[in-house]
Amino acid sequence: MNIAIVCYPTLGGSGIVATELAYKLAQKGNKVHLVSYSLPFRFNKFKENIYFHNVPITNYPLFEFPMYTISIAAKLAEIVQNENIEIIHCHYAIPHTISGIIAKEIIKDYQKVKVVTTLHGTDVTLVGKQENFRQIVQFALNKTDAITCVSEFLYHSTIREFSPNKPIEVIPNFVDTKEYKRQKIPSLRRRFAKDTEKIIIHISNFRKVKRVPDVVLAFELIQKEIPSRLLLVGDGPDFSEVESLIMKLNLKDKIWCLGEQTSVVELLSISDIFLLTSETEGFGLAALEAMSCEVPVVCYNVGGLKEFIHDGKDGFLIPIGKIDLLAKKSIELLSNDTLRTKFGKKARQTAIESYDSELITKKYLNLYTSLLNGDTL
Ligand code: GMT
Repeated sequence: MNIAIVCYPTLGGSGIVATELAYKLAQKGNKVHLVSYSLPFRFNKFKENIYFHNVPITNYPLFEFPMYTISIAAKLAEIVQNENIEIIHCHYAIPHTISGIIAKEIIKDYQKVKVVTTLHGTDVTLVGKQENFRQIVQFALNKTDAITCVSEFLYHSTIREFSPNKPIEVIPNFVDTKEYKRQKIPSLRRRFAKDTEKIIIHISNFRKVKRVPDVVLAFELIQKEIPSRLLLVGDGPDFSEVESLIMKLNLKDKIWCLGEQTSVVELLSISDIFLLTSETEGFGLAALEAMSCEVPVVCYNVGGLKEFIHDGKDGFLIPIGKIDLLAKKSIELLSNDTLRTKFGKKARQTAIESYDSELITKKYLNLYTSLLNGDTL
């Protein structure tokens, strides 16, 4: 199959899902054309059958704003014709599906192509709900050939908010459990913590929705009971606020701010628990990657997280905003090696059994095939 995948290249789960899907589809012999305005940040290894297409964002002095949506549409129309693309898979309804629909319309007299839209989160839960975006998201969903959502939670939010005119398939996010596997790296662990200390990790793009200050506040309580260090991985708009809080709480010596990292397996491998404090998550891919590395997750009970984190079995789900409880449950795990290991093993089992990339890639391939065969979804 010849497939074009459009995604945001920036730090975030949707770009990761799109890139990892591209790798898996290419490995299975499909020709995959990844389309974005710069290299997606996990697109960092050479693999056969994947081609990257950079979308030039024109900045002509007459126009105050870059014309991102139509630049992508133009690039897609070109690739679909030159590479005989059968499927355009858009990650994010806005603007990518709009671009896909425009491209399809441009070439409709010479070539047929199907547009698949995968909804990830903010396009539905936050951005899509703003009144000025509602109609355009609705239009995108009604015009695309197929819609997938990364969780049941997002499925229900999408139906509630937009009532699309076609069925939605839930295809959850995935992890390559062969790559995301706990490694023994004592030398790396010692770079960040003493042998007597535990390591807590948080990975995100430091947006408001992630509530990273809650991680720092919970850590403040945890480190009073358990000698520990916190690894903060990622960067984003709230980073300065988080840094100020760290200084104010006098925690600078106990927290490592590591910035954006393309490979997190090593860091997850030396970590004891993963703290996630988002107020919503379409899915919560970073948590699944942690689980695959046997790191139990302690997080707020929001969005799609409860679909793969089993409270009291492979992680803990805490009512939103309850920082005391977040700390208490973290301490429970950090103070009991047997319990933490049990949770970690169970977490990996969950990842392998239900969310491995092999399993989920097949679902996308089945969807593409049904669309091309004209089956009713
Ligand atoms: O929509 C966003 O907030 C950004 C987006 C991204 O690009 O990372 O995150 C969403 O997509 C991820 C991949 O499917 C999900 O794992 C995240 O839960 C989801 N984020 C939110 O819903 C806040």
